[in-house]
Amino acid sequence: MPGSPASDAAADRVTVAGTGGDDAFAVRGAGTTVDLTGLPAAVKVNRADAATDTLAIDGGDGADTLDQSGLPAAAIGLEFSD
Ligand SMILES: [Ca+2]
Ligand SMILES: [Ca+2]
Repeated sequence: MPGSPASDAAADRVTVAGTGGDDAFAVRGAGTTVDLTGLPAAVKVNRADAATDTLAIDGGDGADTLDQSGLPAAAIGLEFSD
């Protein structure tokens, strides 16, 4: 339902690609909102649902790191490849 504040129950996958250099990503969540920083453009996922949704981060070349200490375990599925 458009505009519904609840999860849409669909499996959403958000893929983010890093740069060719060293990237220091940080992901944090509050409620059903997940924010990813560390890129020139910040990424925000609204209405994240850990049961169905995945945030996939591909660091690309370089020594890439991910700080997920600010992300509640139940916020969203998370995949990270350095
Ligand atoms: Ca990188
Ligand atoms: Ca890398």
